[in-house]
Amino acid sequence: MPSRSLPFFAAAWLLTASATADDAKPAPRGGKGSPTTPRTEPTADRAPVETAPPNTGFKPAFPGQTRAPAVRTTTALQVTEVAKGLDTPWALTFLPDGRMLVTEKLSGRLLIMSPDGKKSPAVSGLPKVDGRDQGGLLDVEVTPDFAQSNLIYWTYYEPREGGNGLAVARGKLSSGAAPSVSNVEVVFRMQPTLDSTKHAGGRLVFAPDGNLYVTLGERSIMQGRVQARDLKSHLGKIVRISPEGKAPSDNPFVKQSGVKPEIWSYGHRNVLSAALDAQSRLWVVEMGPRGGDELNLVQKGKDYGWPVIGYGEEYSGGQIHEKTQAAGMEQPVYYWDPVISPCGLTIYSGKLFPEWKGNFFIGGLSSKALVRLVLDKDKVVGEERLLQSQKARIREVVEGPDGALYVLTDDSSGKLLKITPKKS
Ligand SMILES: [Ca+2]
Repeated sequence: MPSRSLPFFAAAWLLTASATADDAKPAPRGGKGSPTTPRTEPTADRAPVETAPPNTGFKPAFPGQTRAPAVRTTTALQVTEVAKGLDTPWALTFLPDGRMLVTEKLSGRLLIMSPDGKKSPAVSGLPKVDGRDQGGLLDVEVTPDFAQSNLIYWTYYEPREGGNGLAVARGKLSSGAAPSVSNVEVVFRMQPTLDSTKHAGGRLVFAPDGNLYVTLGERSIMQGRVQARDLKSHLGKIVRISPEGKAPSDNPFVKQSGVKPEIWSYGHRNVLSAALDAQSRLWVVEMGPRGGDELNLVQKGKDYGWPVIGYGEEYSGGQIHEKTQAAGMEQPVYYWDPVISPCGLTIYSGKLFPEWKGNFFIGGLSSKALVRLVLDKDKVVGEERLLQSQKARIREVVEGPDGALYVLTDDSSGKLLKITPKKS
């Protein structure tokens, strides 16, 4: 089963402009620029799902890079509420025995949940988090050898002198009546420390070789944004580390002096969605500014362009990019304007829904939808928005061992929803 378990303006003005939370993106503004021209003549049910005008006048680099034709799931869906009353849940992963680990972002609590939604007391032994704003306890993953090691890994905003930074910790889980983690060790610390409560990334994906991908954001403030392309900084990068937090010898920049050896790819804004496909290739969905959320296929050593190229603009309407393409910088496979505000990604196995095999499912915060993408030869050929009747911000989507999709809603009283085929 493929698994997740994968021109600058005046500085003061920019600091204000970039301080708007992605998690609370304003409603799309219409009117500026002309709507993207669909490449194929849309028929009644093949028009793009997005009907709002784009924020920018940018044109796609190739046909189908945005506003793919709508597709519709034919299987009737059953949406079951497994649990409610979760305090801003962020991530979910399965233990081998079928129970789930769920993180609560702001409180920093890690819970163990039974398949019927019964919650454990908070797991004790986790270090303190900086839970302000976009910070807190974020992702959690179970190691590939959990059955032997009982090791879990998690990410969080680590309070530090001078601000905070993303940290990756691991510990041995005891999952009895009073659950705890022991032998806790921070294996990776994003550097430099900055005083920001935003854009630290935080997704973890284990590769089959045991190494770990970690997504790291650019902190939103200008001091961080300009580091997204600086190889001496971890900000705006995806790193690849060993289970002990070391840079593997086949990392792309490991032999260059003065650079961070953990870097796998760079020029990212804020990635909260990452997963491996059936070929173990790493896909991510990036939070863009206003306009410009991106689907990227991440390749070793490549430059994903932020903030030089992109398809969005500042929340204020100010210009970020003079252009959308540049030599040596990767184009997104797909982009959204207006944005969906992506968090969580699962590439579906086909186990319970054969028609969804290989499809991408993305949590949508501001879009209040579970976004489904159909790809063919690494191009997006269809888009659907599911769960819109829930009117909920979708934070996380994971395929369970049973083939059901498990979805967390982003709320101070968040829910765990399970999607299965409706029984006839
Ligand atoms: Ca990009």
